[in-house]
Amino acid sequence: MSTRHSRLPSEMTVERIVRTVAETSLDVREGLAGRRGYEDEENPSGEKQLAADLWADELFEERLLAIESVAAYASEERSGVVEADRTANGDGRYHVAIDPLDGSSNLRTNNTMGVILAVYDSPLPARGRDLVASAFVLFGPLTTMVVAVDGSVTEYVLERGSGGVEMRTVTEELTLPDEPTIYGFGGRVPNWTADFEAYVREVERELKLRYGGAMIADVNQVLVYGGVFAYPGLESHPKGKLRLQFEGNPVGHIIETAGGRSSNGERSLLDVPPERIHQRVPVHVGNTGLIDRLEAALDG
Ligand code: AFP
Repeated sequence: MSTRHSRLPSEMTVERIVRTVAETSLDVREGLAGRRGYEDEENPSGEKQLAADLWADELFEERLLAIESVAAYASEERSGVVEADRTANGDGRYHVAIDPLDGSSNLRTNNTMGVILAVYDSPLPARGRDLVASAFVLFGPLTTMVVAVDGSVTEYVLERGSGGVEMRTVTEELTLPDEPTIYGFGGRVPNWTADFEAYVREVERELKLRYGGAMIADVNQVLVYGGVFAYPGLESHPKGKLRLQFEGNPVGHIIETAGGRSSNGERSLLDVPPERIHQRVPVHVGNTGLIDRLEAALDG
């Protein structure tokens, strides 16, 4: 959040949204045990839902829609946008999109997972350029939160304090290292396009493989060690697996704010036209040189 002391009301609201997600994420993390079972329903993307997915989604919806300037809430786990019944004087400026549990299939294996937040100042589905803030909370050995707002990326450790969540700053002005070290690519080799596979064969000779099945954990490795993460368009699914509103835009915003690049294979994810809430998009993020090479390879 801005370090300026004379904060504008809108900045205070964005800060309140970020803090609400931080605090709720701690509650979600503490409530995961006992919610590892699958529900009968599927989410709008046709994926199985854990009890934890639905429970986390309800918590975020309740707490975010209670914030005066939040006009609407959308989540990977529900089909439509929930409008705030704003009768108060809220200016209804912000539209929030949440992935309440990114990497939830890692719950059974006790691997890293977390929460993705996108705060747009236009109705959903929105363009990535309309993001005013984006963040992810990572349930790792520590609970950390990476936030892109006001043109910079900050990493916090989240802890319970006497007055609620304490966001302890650990890295300010976070930027990708100049020299890339790791790569992680989703999908399956037989399902990759020939052009993408040719790119992989180059990159895998230069970098180390790091892929854990939760995008935000893999992207955090790119932020710290430099490199590239992709869940590309596949032969069977040309738009890939990840959703633009809840995954592509916020992660693209964070990586670009940290000095890297994002791409759907042709252009920045932030310039992909929004069509539907759950539209999928090929996601490639990382060091600029690696993304430039990827776009050249896919243009082959
Ligand atoms: P889940 O939330 O169902 O575990 O999916 C996680 C995810 O959306 C994203 O976080 C990962 O990068 C990607 O899917 C992993 O997909 P694969 O399981 O196909 O590798």
